[in-house]
Amino acid sequence: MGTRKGIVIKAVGGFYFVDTPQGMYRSYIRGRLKRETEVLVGDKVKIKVFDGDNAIVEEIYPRQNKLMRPAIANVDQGVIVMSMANPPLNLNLLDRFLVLVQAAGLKSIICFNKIDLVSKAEVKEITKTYQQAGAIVIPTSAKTGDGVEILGEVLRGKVSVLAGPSGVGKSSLLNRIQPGFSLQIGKISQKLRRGRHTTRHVELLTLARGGRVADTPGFTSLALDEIDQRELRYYFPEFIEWAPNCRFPGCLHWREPGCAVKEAVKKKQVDQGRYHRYLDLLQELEG
Ligand SMILES: Nc1nc2c(ncn2[C@@H]2O[C@H](COP(=O)(O)OP(=O)(O)OP(=O)(O)O)[C@@H](O)[C@H]2O)c(=O)[nH]1
Ligand SMILES: [Mg+2]
Ligand SMILES: [Zn+2]
Repeated sequence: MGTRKGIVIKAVGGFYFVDTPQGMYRSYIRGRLKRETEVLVGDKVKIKVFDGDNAIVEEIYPRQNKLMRPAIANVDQGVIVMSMANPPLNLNLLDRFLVLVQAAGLKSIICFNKIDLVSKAEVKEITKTYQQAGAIVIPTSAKTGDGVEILGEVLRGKVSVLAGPSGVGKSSLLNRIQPGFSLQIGKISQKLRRGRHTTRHVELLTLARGGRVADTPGFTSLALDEIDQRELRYYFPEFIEWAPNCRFPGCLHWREPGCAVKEAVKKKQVDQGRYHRYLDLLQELEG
């Protein structure tokens, strides 16, 4: 039987669901490929059909990029979804996501969801901070629909991944953009003040308006293992404007004298919270 080229849209129970122009095939991987590689959602593959809609993965084409958490390959942009409340906004986690998305070479977009639960002033302030940090910021409410159309347009024609903690409303936003997705939505545990890990698998969905978007399971912690301590500062784009004026060319903006970034923080030209979270991550990478 014939071979097909397609894209892995979901991996469940040892099977890879591959979307091809000829239809969807449930594929598996064996032999050398199985021992030597890991197939990720988003991978472009060649499959060999052996019966009806079952197939074997024969080849994985080279990846443009990959993200490890959530695990996905070949995406154009990372949309980090955070809720303004319920579960509470976690800026430490947001900054970690931002580092990893930038380190993977993806365009970073932040979606602050559940704006219906907080004041307009709060939304305005956080938006400004992260715009200064070089991100595209989209405030939304999957409940009222505010900002959802803007998010939908940002996704158009691109391959995007939605990432963020459990319960922030990733699946709710996607259902609002395209009700046909019918993704399962979970309640927030009021006792633990977090989501219940409703989405279980990374899945690439096809957008009616063009492009694909991955819904992913939420998680609550994120290690920066792959990041080099000396490279961290480049993922805080708001430092770049000041860094040329630091006394030492390799300044980490930490304990060095004559640091122009520290000076800018003092003068409130750089957000203090962002700078302190940078220092926390820097020290974590030291160990
Ligand atoms: N008030 C309010 N509630 C929202 C909003 N968006 C989502 N929710 C609620 O938040 C809860 C969690 O939503 P989900 O869409 O399941 O969250 P998720 O990010 O997909 O969570 P996981 O799949 O567990 O990672 C549900 O009870 C939603 O109804 C919003 O904009 N405002
Ligand atoms: Mg979900
Ligand atoms: Zn410096």
